[in-house]
Amino acid sequence: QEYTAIKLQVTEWAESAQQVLASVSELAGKNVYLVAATLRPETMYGQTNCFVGTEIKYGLYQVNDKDVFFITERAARNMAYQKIFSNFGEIKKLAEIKGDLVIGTKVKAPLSTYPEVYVLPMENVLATKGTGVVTSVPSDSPDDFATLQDLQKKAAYYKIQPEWAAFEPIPIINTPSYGNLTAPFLCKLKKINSQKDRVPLAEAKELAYKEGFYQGTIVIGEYKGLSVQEAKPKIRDVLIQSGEGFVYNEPEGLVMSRSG
Ligand code: ZZB
Repeated sequence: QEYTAIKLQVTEWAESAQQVLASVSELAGKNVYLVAATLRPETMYGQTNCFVGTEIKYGLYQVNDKDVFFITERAARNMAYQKIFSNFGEIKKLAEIKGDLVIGTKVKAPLSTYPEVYVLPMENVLATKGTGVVTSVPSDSPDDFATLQDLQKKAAYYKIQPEWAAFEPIPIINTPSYGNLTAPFLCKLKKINSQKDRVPLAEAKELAYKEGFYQGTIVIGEYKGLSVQEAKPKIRDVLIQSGEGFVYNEPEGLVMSRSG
């Protein structure tokens, strides 16, 4: 599986993360990025937040003299063999931290209409897929929309500040069948009430992928008016050229789908 990895730069750690990371001297002066793996770089304008798994163990890995990535160890090992780190085949872990401690961290998401967004919890993040970090696009991903709604409805239960989830989906892609907010449309159609509704969510995701890819037109940004098929590689290249993204390959046979 070939993903586009998206670098979300940390601008302010949550207090709980600061407590753990303050003592790690090697982090001083470095740029730290939560790195998310996506199949849909053309939707990055619509990022409203970033998701981690609260029980997942993440590491902070040195990339080079300046940069550090927040990802799972499994992803770091894969990246080490893809010339992403300065020493081929080697990983250097500067710190380890569980997902729940970074909830509420502020990050800058490339191309997003929102200048800064927050790190929030998602129940269905797989530690065994991508980087274990998911960037959230509730306009076009039913899982993201359902989860963001859960967080907005039950902030206290999810132990977040309501304002961290107070971001509206942004129209990115228009489709003939579902309009310009595909995920909210499909969640309503399939009566999806929460991120726990796994079966209808898997169906909605399938429909969203197909309709977006084959029928979608971009309605925002530099490639507004182009079909998704035309715009996708162009937007991916923009992210790669700017250094905000890079190609990340997942070895065959180890890829697990969230939808099963
Ligand atoms: C942004 C995005 C925007 C995504 C969208 C999807 C959609 P898939 O679909 O199962 O083959 N993802 C990445 N890593 C993880 C993980 N560790 N755990 C759970 N979910 C993960 O997997 C690819 C998508 O699953 C990725 O693309 C990411 O969400 C998520 F508008 O990134 B995507 C209709 C889907 N739309």
